[in-house]
Amino acid sequence: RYSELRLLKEVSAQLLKRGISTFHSRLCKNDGLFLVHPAVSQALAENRPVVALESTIITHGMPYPHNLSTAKAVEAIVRTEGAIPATVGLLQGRVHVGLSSEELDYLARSKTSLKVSRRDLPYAISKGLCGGTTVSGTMIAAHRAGIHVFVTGGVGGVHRDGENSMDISADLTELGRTPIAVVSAGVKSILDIGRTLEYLETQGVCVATFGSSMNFPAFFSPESGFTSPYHVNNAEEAADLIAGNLSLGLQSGLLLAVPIPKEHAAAGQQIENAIQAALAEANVKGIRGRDLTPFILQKVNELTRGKSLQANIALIHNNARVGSQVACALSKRMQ
Ligand code: PSU
Ligand code: MN
Repeated sequence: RYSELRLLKEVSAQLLKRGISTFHSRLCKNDGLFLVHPAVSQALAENRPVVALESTIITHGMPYPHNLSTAKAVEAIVRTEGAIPATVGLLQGRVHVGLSSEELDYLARSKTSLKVSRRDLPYAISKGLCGGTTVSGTMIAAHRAGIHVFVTGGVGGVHRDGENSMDISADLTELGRTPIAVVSAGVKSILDIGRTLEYLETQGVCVATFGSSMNFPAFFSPESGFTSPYHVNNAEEAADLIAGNLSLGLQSGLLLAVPIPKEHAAAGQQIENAIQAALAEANVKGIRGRDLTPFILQKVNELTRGKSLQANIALIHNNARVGSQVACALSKRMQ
């Protein structure tokens, strides 16, 4: 499948050079519902590195204007590292892979955007809605476009008490069924990290920590105390892992966990205390389902007087650097 894809892309690149873009648009499935930005489809057709980015973090994960400045900074980092950013989002019921700066601005200011996971896509499309795609929603769109690497802050997981509530993020099942590498800072301690790792194993997701540690990172802190199944030392090894997954033709994804840089992890314990308080408040207020993660994020930011937001932004920048280097290393193997 891996070499098939490479052949498809080669043919497509040659056609593109001659000004024929039909094959290339078929490759990118520009079929009306999924719109691939020309800069993204061109890069894909030429086998240049592309990094997908999500947008729930913009619509539901951070307050304005930090959401917009972070989204723009992350795209700039991807470009500096030599890759093309493709932020995924829903506009008027169409899934965009790659947003213009005006479109990013629109999503960042919008107060009516839906949080769009796999299960929300049919509704959002039928009603012509705008929305921020979660990790699961973004994986679907990015994979359809032919992107192999996707950078985010944190993925969803099994919530604490998930064995009773059955609140398990659709991100985990998506990782089990969609072959794309998700680069994140691990799983937040608002979640049950042990059960999240167990669930990922059940779903057949290859999980590796980036760097020399075997510890799976916990978003705000570099170590969760849980052992990561694997680790990769650098971007080259990460690219080997992704290439292996693609060559096997496994339909499952891959989770690359990048620990938060030590200098930004300082507020870790204070943030942990805030998480405990936020969880207790969510419980008292009966906040559940899709509203839970955004509620906790906002509450923790309030309680830490912005420290958690600063750490969040720093780790996303770091993930964007690492993810772009991985995408570059992977694209070299496909030249
Ligand atoms: N974690 C964060 N920030 C976020 C999210 C998670 O630190 O913005 C978002 C991501 O888009 C993720 C989604 O895919 O929340 C998971 O939501 P849920 O737990 O409802 O599945
Ligand atoms: Mn949930």
